Parts: sequence; C-alpha cells; structure tokens
Amino acid sequence: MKYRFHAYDYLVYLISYVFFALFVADAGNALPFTEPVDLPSWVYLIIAVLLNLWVLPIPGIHPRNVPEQEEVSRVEEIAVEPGKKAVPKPAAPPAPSPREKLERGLSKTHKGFVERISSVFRRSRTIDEALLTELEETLVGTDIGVRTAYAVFEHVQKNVGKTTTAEQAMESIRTEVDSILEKREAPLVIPEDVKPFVIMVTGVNGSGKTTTIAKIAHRLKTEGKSVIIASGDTFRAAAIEQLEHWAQRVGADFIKSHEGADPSAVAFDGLSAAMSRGHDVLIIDTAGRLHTKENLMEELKKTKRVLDKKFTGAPHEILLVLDATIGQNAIEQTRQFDRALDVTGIAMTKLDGSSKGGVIVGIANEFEIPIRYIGVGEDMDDLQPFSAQNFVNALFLDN
Ligand SMILES: Nc1nc2c(ncn2[C@@H]2O[C@H](COP(=O)(O)OP(=O)(O)OP(=O)(O)O)[C@@H](O)[C@H]2O)c(=O)[nH]1
Ligand SMILES: [Mg+2]
Repeated sequence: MKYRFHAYDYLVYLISYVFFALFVADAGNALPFTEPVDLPSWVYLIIAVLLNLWVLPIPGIHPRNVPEQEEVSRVEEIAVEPGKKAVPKPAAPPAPSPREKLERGLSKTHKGFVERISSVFRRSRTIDEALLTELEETLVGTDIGVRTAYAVFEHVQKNVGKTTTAEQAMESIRTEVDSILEKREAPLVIPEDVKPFVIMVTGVNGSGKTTTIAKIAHRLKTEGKSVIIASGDTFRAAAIEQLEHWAQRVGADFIKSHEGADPSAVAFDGLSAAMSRGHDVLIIDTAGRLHTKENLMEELKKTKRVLDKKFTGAPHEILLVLDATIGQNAIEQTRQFDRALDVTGIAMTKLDGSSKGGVIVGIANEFEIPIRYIGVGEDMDDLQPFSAQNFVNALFLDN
C-alpha cells in the first residue's frame, strides 16, 4: 500500500515535536507559560505520540491512502515519453460485428417496409377482405415496386385464410421475400484460371462506384489477390485523384489517367499493365455522368468492346452500383444499364442511409442479375457479400 504525504502532514509532525518539548519542559518544571489547569506532564507526551501516529503511515490509522485508479494513471505516466502528459485511455467499445452492422444498416428500411406492413396487421385482428385490400395498398406503396408488390400479395392471398394469425401472415410475406432474394444470391468468385479477372464498375454519378471499388479491392487484397485499379472516370480530375488515394490506402497498383482522356484507352492501358505485371484482378472505374446519357452508354459499350478485343471474355464482371437512397429509380437504372451492357452483377450501396432499401427485392424480382454486394456504411469493411438469409433476418428483425 502506498501513501502520499501532504504539506500539512509535515506541520502536524512538527507540532508533535513541540508537544514532546512541552512534555520534557513540564517534567523538569520549566514550562515557558503558566498552565490554566495543572496538567500532568504525560498528557503532553500522549498528545505528541498521537500526532506522530497521525503522520506515520500505519494502515488503519493514516486516513489518506492513494486511491486505486490514481495508481494506474501514475503507472501510465511513467510509461509515456518524457515531456508528454499521459491521458488515461477509456476502454474502446468492441467493434460491431458484420451482423450488427447489417441490422443497424437496415433499421431504416425495416421501418419503411416491414413496420408499415406489420402495422396493417396490428390494426385488425382478423384477416378479412378489408385487411387484404389494405395490405395490397400498403405493399404497392413500399419501395419494392408495383410488380413485386403484387407478386408478394398474391403469395399471401394464396396462403392466408380467416383462421390465419397476423404472425403467420407476416411469416408468409417473409418467406416470399426470402425466396425472391435467394434466387439472386451469388457472391462474386474470382476463378483461378482467369488472370487477370476484369471487373468494370458502372453506375450513375454519386452511386458509390469509386468507394465500392476501394472496398472490393480491400476485400480481394485481404484474400491475398493482387489488384490493379484503372481510373476510367476521366470526366473530372478530382475523380482520378480520389481513386488514386483509395488505391494507395488499400495497397493496390494504379493506372492513372488525366482529365479528358479517352476512357476506353485508359481501360486498355489498365488491362495491358495487369497482363504484363501479372495481377490477379483489374478493376476499372467509369464515369457516371457525361454530357448526355447516350454518350455515357456509348462510351461504356466502347470500353467493353476494347477490353474484349485485347483479352477475349473481358470484362468478366460488369458490376452495376446502385444507390439505395433513390428507391424505385434504381429499377429503371438497372433496366437501362442492363440493356446497354448486359450487367452481370449488382452492388447496392448506402443501405445504411436509406429507408428505401426494399427496392433490392424489386430488382431481385424483376432482373435475373446476381446481387454481389451490399454497402452498409462508409468504412472499408462496410461492403458485405450479399446473403439473402442474413439480409432477411436483419430486415425482419423482431417480426
Ligand atoms: N453511408 C454510406 N455511404 C456510402 C456508401 N457507399 C458510398 N457512400 C458514399 O457515397 C458518396 C459517393 O460515393 P462515390 O464512390 O464517390 O460515388 P461515385 O459513383 O464514384 O461518384 P462519381 O464519381 O461522382 O460518379 C461518398 O460520400 C461515399 O462515401 C455506403 O454504403 N454507405
Ligand atoms: Mg467516382
């Protein structure tokens, strides 16, 4: 046990000696003052001893032990560099697991989709015509799109009767959503015998292409693949710099371009570099906006042709990046990009910032395009391979 002495401890110590001196003086009848009451000399001795005990570090008598946590911070103080003051660090909260991130990310869509439907069942005890009509209207009003809303509604209609409980009806909706999504679950697998595997990333401006490229490159790097990124978005200089920054951060090779360069030439250079340097994967960023939509689509088609000419079969993946916050517009975007490019995979971003994430069910129902990834945040680890079951579990949490 350690004790800390204060200035007043030394004062008490000094006073104890004064009383000791008084004891000696009284014993020799030589007190420098006249006592108001005639005290025996041992009284001065006892006071001197008690004052000494107060100051001496005797456990149980000394009242000022150093508190436990003060000791800890002092240990840290000794450990830090001289001249720097130690700040005790609060314990960091444990990082959320991918499941927690998904649940948190889908909480808004849960409110915008699942909550809306379950509130219909809460309003009425029995499943009758009136309730089914309300359910139909509610489903059509969500972000899954009219066509998918009717597919889900017909499934429920077929499976419920007067004796069905609200829980069973909700379960029936969940099963149908699950079966729609499960058909599109096909994670992106990079085959060993295709080298370089070429991924062309497309999507409208701001959908999250560049950050998704960084996240995919990060994933592939941690799997031990060597990755090269080409900046085919030559529409803005800032886009090239942003991608270069990400490539450096994730440790990927990078093919730089300059503003106004021909995007298909950049893609060609990227492919040549990937082949000569022996990279496993080439990821090509593309512009999301050109002067017109037709220009954009023509440019993307040209890039695709150029890649195939250089390396037959490339690009092996045409990944369409969709922003979940735009809701049903994502269905129309998928239609246009698929018509022009034959999209082979979808990444849906910003599910964490949207209550309109239900649109993923509409896309899964209307297009036979695998959903590769979902984005649930801005961190490098916030891109998850799409799993229908995990998605549905998080979406229907507590229902
Ligand atoms: N919350 C959240 N934000 C995201 C996610 N994915 C991307 N973003 C953000 O969306 C914004 C746009 O992302 P970019 O990657 O620059 O989009 P882009 O498609 O490359 O945009 P352009 O280059 O302008 O066509 C950035 O602020 C990203 O951090 C996501 O899953 N969740
Ligand atoms: Mg970009």
